[in-house]
Amino acid sequence: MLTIYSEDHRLQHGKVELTGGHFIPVVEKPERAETILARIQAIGLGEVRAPERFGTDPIARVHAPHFIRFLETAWDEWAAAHGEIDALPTNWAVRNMRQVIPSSIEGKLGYYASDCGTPITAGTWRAALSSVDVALTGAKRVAADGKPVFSLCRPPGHHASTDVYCGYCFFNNAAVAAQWFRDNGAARVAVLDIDYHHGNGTQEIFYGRDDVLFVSLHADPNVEYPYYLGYAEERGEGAGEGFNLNLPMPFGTIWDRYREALDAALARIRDYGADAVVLSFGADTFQEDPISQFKLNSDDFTRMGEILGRGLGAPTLTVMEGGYAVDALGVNVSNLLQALDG
Ligand code: SP5
Ligand code: ZN
Repeated sequence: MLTIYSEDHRLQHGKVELTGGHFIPVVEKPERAETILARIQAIGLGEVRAPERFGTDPIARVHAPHFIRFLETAWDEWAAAHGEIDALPTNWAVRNMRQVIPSSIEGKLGYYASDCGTPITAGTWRAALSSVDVALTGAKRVAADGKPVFSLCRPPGHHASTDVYCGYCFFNNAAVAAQWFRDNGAARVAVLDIDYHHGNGTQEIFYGRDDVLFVSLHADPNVEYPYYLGYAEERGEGAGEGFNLNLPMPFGTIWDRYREALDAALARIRDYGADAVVLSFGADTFQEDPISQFKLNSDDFTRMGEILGRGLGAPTLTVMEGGYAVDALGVNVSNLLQALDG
């Protein structure tokens, strides 16, 4: 399988995130992508290619222009006020306040972010742009010959919505790629999100639309991040009614339970008749993941890949999302990709 990869991901290397009352080293770190790449090369999965540059136009198809401009200038505004230290928000534009965009960078961070775990650094803009380029280069290849492609995106994307960044995500790589498929000949696109966390950003972007189906398997948001979206009752709205499928599962989920949800997801996607599929793939469903509570093992990722390879029924772009057990990450990701490739 062809892999798309850019070294520019290293430009996103945040220092700390706020978790459980402590500032801890950011869990989403460059070693994640490095170890996946090393494993792909070690097993000879296939060619590894650098991305083309697409610029911001395809990003503006799913993200608000004012949000894109904010990310472009946020570091400079922050560094001018605070010096060269990661930018994290400390105030939020919650329900009982006005949704205004203040001119102060402090006010902007709280308007555009929804957590205190997604630092904006000197390299965030370039890393986030290159991660989208990695996804779009993969989409272009999939559209050209129908063969599966792996876009080794970093930073991840599925928590980023139209105009909010969070959950280590800035631009929604999978959503930009899905929209690109729509804009380049695919009438119907399905996004299947198998990251441990609900893909709230992707859901929000496509919630009112029937031309992009969103299906997500994830930990129950009643007890897990992102908490405020991802419940089974969210089925889409307006024209998008019935085109959003959430399959939340409890802490401790093992393969047998996960497989049932996967079968239901694949039945929905086949029934939909997608012309292209974007697989938002997080390996944080792994039993040793440091921030997650599912219990899949490394062989389960092979089983998952086999079922997906047989069941998706349309040309598939796999986009990397989360997965934080770095020691096993290369094996888990390559297990899924090898099986997916048949
Ligand atoms: C892309 C992706 O997987 N983003 C995940 C963002 C999760 N951020 C919240 C982390 C909260 C971790 N709390 C678990 C404590 C474990 N001791
Ligand atoms: Zn995740």
